[in-house]
Amino acid sequence: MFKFFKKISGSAKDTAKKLFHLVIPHAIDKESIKDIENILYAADFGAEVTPEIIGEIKSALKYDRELRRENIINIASMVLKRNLEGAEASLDIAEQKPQVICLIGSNGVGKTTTAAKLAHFYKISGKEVILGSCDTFRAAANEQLNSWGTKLSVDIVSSQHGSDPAAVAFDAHKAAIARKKDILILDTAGRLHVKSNLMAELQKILRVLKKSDSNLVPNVWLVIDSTIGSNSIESAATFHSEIGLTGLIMTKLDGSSAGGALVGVYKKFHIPIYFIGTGETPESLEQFSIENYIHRLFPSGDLQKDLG
Ligand SMILES: Nc1nc2c(ncn2[C@@H]2O[C@H](COP(=O)(O)OP(=O)(O)O)[C@@H](O)[C@H]2O)c(=O)[nH]1
Ligand SMILES: [Mg+2]
Repeated sequence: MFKFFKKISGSAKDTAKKLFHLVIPHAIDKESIKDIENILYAADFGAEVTPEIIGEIKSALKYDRELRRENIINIASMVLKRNLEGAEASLDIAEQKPQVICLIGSNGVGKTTTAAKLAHFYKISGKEVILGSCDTFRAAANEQLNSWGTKLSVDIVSSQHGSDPAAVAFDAHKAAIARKKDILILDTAGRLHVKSNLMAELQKILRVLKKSDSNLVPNVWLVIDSTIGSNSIESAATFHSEIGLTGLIMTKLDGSSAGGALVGVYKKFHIPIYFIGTGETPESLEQFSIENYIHRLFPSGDLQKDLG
């Protein structure tokens, strides 16, 4: 019954998503609960959500000796919906002009790419957008954002390598006001090996923005990489306590990772989820919806058949 699980589990975590999609067996009884539990952990549902799903499966098994794969998916979906209640962020953010969206998160999670995707998203929704390149730590980050700005025909306030990120944020905010932009998107650095400096740097960016406009309520969105799994919870805890988060974006949900950690992060902090990233192109950004997210985790159709 669990031959796929056995075959795939050796190749570890990055196959978790496939594993979860493909390997939930067709029929589950009391004996197979442990395997389901392993699958849920491999899909990054973690200690926050896995026991709840398992608890519901056990309750259901009191009435039916055997559950079908669809029943398991329905139970898991129900638990996820329950845990994600209220997670869908509204895009009607305050009436300030310019709106400021500050993207923060660890190195490599997808902040710069997401800044470009958001610029594209808002631009095609008819908004005037400007980017601010506050990752002055890596010279390449500025080049990367500049090249997106050019491709997307979006204004950008660039930085000199090594310059003060808060000064760039200030200039970008002033430019956004002067050019009557609707939305300013700030990309930031993410190096974690000097964590305290990073936190101080991000706090300074927010302080300086307040100096530019004391009424400003910036959107501070944490970018989470779905391939990082349950560690996202710790990372979100640090960013939330140090900086104060107002939104979440999960990237790389197109890849082979599981993406279940998003539920754990939401369950713990109740920070609204704005978008999910589904690829490397500017178009690969979807507004977060609980339905679509669950659909991504458990696509319909019997993929097990495809495996033969
Ligand atoms: N497949 C996939 N790759 C992504 C996604 N978002 C970002 N990436 C890739 O992840 C890598 C790191 O992204 P980057 O934006 O530079 O991360 P940053 O260090 O947080 O700014 C790049 O190769 C991106 O193309 C996504 O949603 N899906
Ligand atoms: Mg970057």
